[in-house]
Amino acid sequence: MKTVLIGVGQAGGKVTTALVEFDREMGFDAIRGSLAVNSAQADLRPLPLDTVLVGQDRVNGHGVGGDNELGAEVMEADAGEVMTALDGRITAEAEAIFVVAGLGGGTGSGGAPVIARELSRVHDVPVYALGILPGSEEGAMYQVNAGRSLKTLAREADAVLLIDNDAWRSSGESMEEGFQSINQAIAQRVGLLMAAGEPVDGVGESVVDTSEIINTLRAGGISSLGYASAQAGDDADANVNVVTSVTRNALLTGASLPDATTAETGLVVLAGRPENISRKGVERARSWVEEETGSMRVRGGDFPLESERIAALVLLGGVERSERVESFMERAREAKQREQREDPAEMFQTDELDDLI
Ligand SMILES: Nc1nc2c(ncn2[C@@H]2O[C@H](COP(=O)(O)OP(=O)(O)O)[C@@H](O)[C@H]2O)c(=O)[nH]1
Ligand SMILES: [Mg+2]
Repeated sequence: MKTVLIGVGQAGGKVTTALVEFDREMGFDAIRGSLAVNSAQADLRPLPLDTVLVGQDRVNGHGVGGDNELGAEVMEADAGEVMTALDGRITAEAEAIFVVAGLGGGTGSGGAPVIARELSRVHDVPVYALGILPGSEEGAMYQVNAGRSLKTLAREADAVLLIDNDAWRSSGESMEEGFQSINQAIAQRVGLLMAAGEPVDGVGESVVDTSEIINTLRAGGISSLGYASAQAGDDADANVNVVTSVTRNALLTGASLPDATTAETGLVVLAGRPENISRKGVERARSWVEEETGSMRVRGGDFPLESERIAALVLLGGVERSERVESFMERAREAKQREQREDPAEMFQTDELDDLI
């Protein structure tokens, strides 16, 4: 899937960088353009990407703190400049656009929905968001910001691929170390998904293509991505169980949104040497995912890749009815109520989180 990435805010810029670097190292060439946008100059400076600084007249390059309303306002005011910078980057070859942002902060949280809306207005290709949920140990403000941002993003983008910062972290890491390794995991997993739709040599009919990714994401709302891998056996027959067990692990333990197992659509991609991938295994894995998610629309296919291992990617569309999203929204709603109790002036405002999604 030929993709253009727009990273908004600090997490957006860092994750976009990690994706671009992974795509280049692997030689996939699925990512055809990128741009980082921020209101904080210091967060743009270290990025090896082209950048646009927004909101200079309001915040003078110092960022919006955690104020996502201000983040939305400065993005709104400078949207024209961002769109101009994107001209020529989003060429006719682009098949999808991803707006990438951490949803708990200010610039990405408020700005990503604005950019998604502007892009949808001008481009015919789908505009997706890659949204990052704050970890559960992040403060109440982050949860509230993310709740509001997610609601708006789900409306403005064609689908939101959601990654919980608690999902792909290794235990015992500090937050900063944690971000580094999570960004690597995101780059590898989302990067493989993007590359999976790209044409490969000696294409067989079971190879996944871009339209299958787009059709899966057509469910709209919220999507999740699961990943797992294992050592492959010597031939396809030996790998029936490898294929089914990596698929099971991808969904049950390797998901970007843990416990999101009720879905409208699904796509199971098995990556590895074509001669290692068992057709029988793929068919079993696919029907297992249908059973597990309650979806009758689960597609399956291969991604030929030179590797000793077999990896499964499980993309689910329409997971917003999952317990995970509901519990996140509950957490955001509680945090919002706590905040209101602490600030009497806010008590009489309507609770914007009530009708989420
Ligand atoms: N995965 C990941 N999440 C991050 C990273 N940096 C920040 N975050 C998350 O993104 C949220 C927003 O932070 P940040 O991107 O700094 O805010 P912004 O610059 O105002 O958009 C935080 O609440 C974290 O959950 C990062 O490098 N990787
Ligand atoms: Mg930050």
